[in-house]
Amino acid sequence: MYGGQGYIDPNYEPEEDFVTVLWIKGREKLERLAEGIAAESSVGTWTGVKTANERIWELRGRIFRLVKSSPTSGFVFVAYPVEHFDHDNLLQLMASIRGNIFGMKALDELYLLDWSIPERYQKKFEGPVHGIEGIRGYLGTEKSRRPHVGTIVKPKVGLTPEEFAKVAYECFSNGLDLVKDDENLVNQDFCPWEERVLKVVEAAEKAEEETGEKKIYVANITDFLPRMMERIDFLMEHGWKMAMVDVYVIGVAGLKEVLDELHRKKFIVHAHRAGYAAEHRGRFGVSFAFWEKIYRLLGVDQLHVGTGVGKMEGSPVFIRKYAEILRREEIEGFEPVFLNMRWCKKIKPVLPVASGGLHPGLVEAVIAVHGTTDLVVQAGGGVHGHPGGSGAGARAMREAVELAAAGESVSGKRASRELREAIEKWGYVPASKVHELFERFEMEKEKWVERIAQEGFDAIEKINREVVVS
Ligand code: CAP
Ligand code: MG
Repeated sequence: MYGGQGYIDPNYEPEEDFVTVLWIKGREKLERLAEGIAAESSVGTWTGVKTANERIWELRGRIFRLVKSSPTSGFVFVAYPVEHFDHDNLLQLMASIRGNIFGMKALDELYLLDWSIPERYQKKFEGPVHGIEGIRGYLGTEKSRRPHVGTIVKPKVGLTPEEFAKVAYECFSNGLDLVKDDENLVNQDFCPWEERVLKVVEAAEKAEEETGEKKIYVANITDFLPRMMERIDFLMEHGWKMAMVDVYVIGVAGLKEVLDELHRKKFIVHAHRAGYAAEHRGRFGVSFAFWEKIYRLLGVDQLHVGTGVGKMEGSPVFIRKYAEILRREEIEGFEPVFLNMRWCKKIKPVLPVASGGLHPGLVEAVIAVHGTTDLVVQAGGGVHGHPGGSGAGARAMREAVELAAAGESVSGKRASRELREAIEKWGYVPASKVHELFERFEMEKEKWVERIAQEGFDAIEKINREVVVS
């Protein structure tokens, strides 16, 4: 009981409900902590109020499943009726399910692992304009289905527009499909945004003519709203309908506005997730799974999801799930970490971007992590750190992607000098290592489910640390 009401109903079967799954640990019985969360995130407060009635009570969050790890900790599944929420207003929804509950003092740990969104609510959104097939159509890879290959010009910041465009041209003309600004490069004095855009677009168009391949340059337009709008107009005026946004730092309200404009103008939208980990790591937080569903609903075309083998956090088994959330129509859960969910047809699949610490020697492994070639493989340091420079690095990356997509080893006899030099410098992880990891995990899955139930969040963190390619 909480505030005079009971919120636990094990017989409740969610239908057209939002469902959230949370890890909770605190200083009271789990049932009471969970009820506090269901109340605070829906209709209730700490005490009964005279203004409540039966009609309002119907809008409550219902705890329909509890997985206890100890008397004061466990996983809690909460269902919220769709009527609880304001049609297509994600901000209102977040103030409920991602709101006050994180500040409740009885809690020592609270982590929102995942949520599922009912189709009725999804239908209020547009989703991506292009998505996977649209971008493949643009680059002409619908038939080959090879991964797209990209780079982030490095150093992250400091190059002048001329220097930046020279590097971009070298990469485009040596086989890369995509060049992007880094997440923290927008319009600094050493590299004014408009000047950079003009020079890089020119470089991309030159490389398109020379190679006969289409090229994508995504300029980072992240800023306050009026300046983002100006940048969209500028890109339009120069016939360049693609852009990058730092989705997490822009925030949901700004993102909705900027995406609406980008959709109206049919831009390809590359989404960088810088900052997501500020709330995704640790014991008070929100999983990236929560955010990527928002980004797919709002309609980005491609989104960073991690690599499982590079420099950023995340076990390959979790990274594959994050990617499937973007790519699939039907998501198969792994409760209590991931929920089942079905996307409505209207919300197109998003192309996952694997980036962060990659180089040619990791290409086979990263494709194996994803289990499909529907992805963008990106390397910054792994291109510009090549002993032969950016052009050689770009050739090595493209070659590695072609070989791996065809199921061949990137370190085999057919490897060129550039590819061999990259592997000598950074090493090589064969796809077989990743396949073995997934086979082992499949075999031990039931054990992991039991461990998660018994040890709680510790076991999830263990998967992230231990189910990795070593
Ligand atoms: C990669 C990158 C990307 C990360 C972000 C960087 O550069 O440009 O921002 O991929 O991580 O700045 O680290 P390197 P994620 O290839 O040189 O590592 O994709 O996981 O969000
Ligand atoms: Mg970056």
